[in-house]
Amino acid sequence: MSALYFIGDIHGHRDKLITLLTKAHLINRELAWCGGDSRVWFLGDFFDRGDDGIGVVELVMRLQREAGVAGGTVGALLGNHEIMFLAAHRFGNQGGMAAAWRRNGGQERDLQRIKAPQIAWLRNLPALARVDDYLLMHADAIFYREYGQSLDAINDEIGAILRDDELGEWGHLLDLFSQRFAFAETRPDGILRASETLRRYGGQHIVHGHTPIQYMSDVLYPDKPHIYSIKLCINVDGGMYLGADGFIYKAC
Ligand SMILES: [Mn+2]
Repeated sequence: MSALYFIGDIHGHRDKLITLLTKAHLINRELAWCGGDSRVWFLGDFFDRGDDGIGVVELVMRLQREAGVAGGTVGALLGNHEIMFLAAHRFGNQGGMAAAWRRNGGQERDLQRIKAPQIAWLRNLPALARVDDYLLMHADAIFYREYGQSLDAINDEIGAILRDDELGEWGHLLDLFSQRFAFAETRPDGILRASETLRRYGGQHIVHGHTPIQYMSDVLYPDKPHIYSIKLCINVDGGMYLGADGFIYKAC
């Protein structure tokens, strides 16, 4: 089986991402894909807080094409910051969307630079994915089940909301997406929720971002994932926007 890598929330930190991909020998000096048949999955939240969300999206989109040609894979999940950004782009401040996005670190320059192909790409990102024994989800939350019984149904339903203009549906989705800590071992039902989620959608481990490891442990500058709840859960959000350099988790 080819190598499998996970990368958590980038939040506009393109330079840090380039350093990580270079060190992992996934890109070369020209920033071109050199990972061969490796599989790299981004867990979402490309935007906001850092100043180059568009640069991050451009890089990931290009690497996705280049990896595809080389027999590799670059996959990406939808994070709540992608939805906030798309909402600000689509609705402006209708429903307070643009204000909410700015409050959460939205960068004016990203909104000015975004292009139609990037919008289309963002809108079509899956909310959930299964890769080998891993269930990939941006948020450590259980609201996904409100949108369907299976991975495909959930991805279809959330995708349909993002292709539609129902402001209320967008707002509801964003409200739900602010949940976190659903699987934390500090809560009585954390492990049960994690195992239920895996039973429902398949996989042996949940891989997620969304909640910086710093919020779950005493580690200030994580250089590896936070594995918790009897190893059912793998948090790969290194908290790049909190001053950490981030990391790439090589799962196999
Ligand atoms: Mn998030």
